[in-house]
Amino acid sequence: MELNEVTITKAIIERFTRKLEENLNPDVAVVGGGPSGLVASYYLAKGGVKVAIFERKLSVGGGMWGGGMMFNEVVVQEEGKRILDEFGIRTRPYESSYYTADSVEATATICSHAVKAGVTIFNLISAEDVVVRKNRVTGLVLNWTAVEMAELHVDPLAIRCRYVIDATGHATEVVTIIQRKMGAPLFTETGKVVGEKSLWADVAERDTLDNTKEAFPGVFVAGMAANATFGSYRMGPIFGGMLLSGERVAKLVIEMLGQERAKG
Ligand code: 48F
Repeated sequence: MELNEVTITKAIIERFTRKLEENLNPDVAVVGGGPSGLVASYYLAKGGVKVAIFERKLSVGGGMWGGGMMFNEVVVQEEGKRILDEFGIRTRPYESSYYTADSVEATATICSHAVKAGVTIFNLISAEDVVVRKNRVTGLVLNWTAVEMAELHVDPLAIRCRYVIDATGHATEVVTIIQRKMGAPLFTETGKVVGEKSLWADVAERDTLDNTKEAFPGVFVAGMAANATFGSYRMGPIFGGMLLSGERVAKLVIEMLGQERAKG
């Protein structure tokens, strides 16, 4: 059989369009495919929730590939190791209570598990705004990253969802947009994005879990975005908090979806 370039082109266009159409109304839209967004999506999909990730870059994985300062190893503590074990990622003990993992193996494996659990990942797409109804976020406004980078004046498209998870890392982009545009307070002490503090690994790791919660009606924050929103420290290249935050936000959102279903 002679390969037909037009058939190849049509296959890509039709299959991608179908995939996008099937995700115009997911239960949960996750912005950012770093470790926290990937882990959150994995647990959501495992819990029967329809979830799509929108990731600005060509690759998902965020800041996990590069370990610490491009030494491609990550460190997790005892609690975080449990999640790496669940994914079958190899870890090695280091002194007492620390474990290391190859950052490339860890990132690729988490991504693979998320996809196999049923998560749909859209790379090269940025969330540039949110859809609202009164004082609640009900969707995302999306555009190609290429459009954003070229600063072209091209209107975006939008999707609807029950919940958005802001897993955009240090930039905490979704809640920052809401703060700028909605004029309504966030669920933080100041009503605004409190902002990230300098490095304090121990406190930051614990705070990440406490700060993983709803930050505005319809929007949860996870990972580094949780600490940036609610004003805790950065933690550096220890990744347990990111993994556990992903797990926690999935649990919280599943509970919320369950309560909504019960109410009808
Ligand atoms: O930064 P990132 O890895 O976030 P995370 O899951 O993990 C943080 C750690 O990597 C590390 C750390 C802890 O050890 O401090 O920094 O909290 O991943 C965030 C992802 O979100 C994407 C971005 O490209 C990255 O892959 N992203 C950010 N803004 C947008 C976005 C946006 N507006 N639309 C789509 N993707």
